[in-house]
Amino acid sequence: MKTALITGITGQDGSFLAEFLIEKGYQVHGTIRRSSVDFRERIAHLEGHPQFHLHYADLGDSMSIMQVVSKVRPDEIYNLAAQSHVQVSFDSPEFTADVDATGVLRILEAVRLCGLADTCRIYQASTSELYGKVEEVPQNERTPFHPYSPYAVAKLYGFWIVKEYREAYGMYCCSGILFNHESERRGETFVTRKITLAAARIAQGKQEKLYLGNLSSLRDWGYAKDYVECMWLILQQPEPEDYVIATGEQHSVREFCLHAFRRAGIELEFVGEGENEKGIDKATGKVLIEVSPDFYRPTDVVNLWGDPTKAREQLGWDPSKKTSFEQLVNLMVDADMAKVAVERAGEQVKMNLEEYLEKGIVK
Ligand code: NAP
Ligand code: G4F
Repeated sequence: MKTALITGITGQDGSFLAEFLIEKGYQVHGTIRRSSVDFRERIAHLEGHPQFHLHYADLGDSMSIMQVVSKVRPDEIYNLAAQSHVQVSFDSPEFTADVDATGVLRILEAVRLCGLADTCRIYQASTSELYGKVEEVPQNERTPFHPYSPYAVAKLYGFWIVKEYREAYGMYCCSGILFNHESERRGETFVTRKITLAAARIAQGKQEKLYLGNLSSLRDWGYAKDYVECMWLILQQPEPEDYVIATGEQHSVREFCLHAFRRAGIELEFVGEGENEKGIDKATGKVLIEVSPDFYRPTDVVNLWGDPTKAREQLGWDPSKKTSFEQLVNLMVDADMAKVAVERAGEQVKMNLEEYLEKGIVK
């Protein structure tokens, strides 16, 4: 039975990867951070499982990383922990650099100092944001990097330090250059989830309008549950190498909105341009989507499109047999429609209870 350590296990990818590895028979250890509120929603269903173990550690704290690595002595580490929001990295650039750049170094050094350099394989969660102000479309493993945010610059350090440790110390460590991957567990401030949640709320009368930034931005969106399999496959290869993981298809934010609202029962049309562009409900003429410059970034990555040929040929991972763009949008909207319906039912129960208490029907 192999032992894996996942940093960032409470995140979208960490939760799917933990499920995947448990299914494969691994002992799964994950790092969590102390917080005054509980952010373990995505992994709550795994707590208490005999193959699932949690430890406190922070990527900004070398000693905590040393402690967990020396205690767990993993066969595989999946370093998924990061300040992962690109827009937030403009507001917190130093924190982002500490976690997303130096944090990777801390993991590599902990493995070396614990004497695990020859036995422990390391996966680094790298990103298509490295291509940034893109120099080629579509992007593959040979495309030059041009990071275009503090997040991407930090992740570029992570990519190069992993390569350096591979070459300098012969360690099995590699980066998955993953393009955007989404799911019903995606954080609510990333654009896809923001749209699916808003579509569900608007369709059920719980929200009036959705404000977005750049509607023309293009992304290669896949399903997170499909992508965690690649993280594992990357660590099972005879030689450590870096891989692009993507669907090979590109869509705009605007297109994502059209599909999501249609799934929620609203047919949209977009009129106007730039900051004046609006998404209008064709049936009622109501404006449901507006552009707000608050969501513009000082530098925005607008043309991501991955070429997954190497992953297809070497890992045997075929995106055409995985979740399609339409299926992804549908499953996200369906999950949010259900979530909003449950919230509404809860509100109704609360209102009824308050009314009954007031009238003295219940005490
Ligand atoms: P996510 O949902 O934001 O999860 C990030 C995880 O990192 C959370 O568990 C978070 O813990 C943890 N974390 C943040 N700061 C930390 C710190 N200082 N010490 C320890 N843990 C910390 O991100 P995701 O979408 O699952 O992405 C996983 C990884 O893949 C990230 O490294 C991201 O940059 C990278 N990536 C993601 C995509 C994508 O499209 N999703 C694409 C390419 C690369 P808390 O819950 O305590 O905040
Ligand atoms: O959903 P996003 O915030 O994701 P972004 O910036 O592509 O980053 C995600 O994917 C990366 C992989 O390429 C990961 F490395 C990273 O950790 C993260 O998971 O924004 C996507 C696009 C951007 O161009 C943004 O400007 O959508 C545009 N957008 C338009 N309106 C918006 C909004 N993004 C957000 N978050 N919110 C908006 O209202």
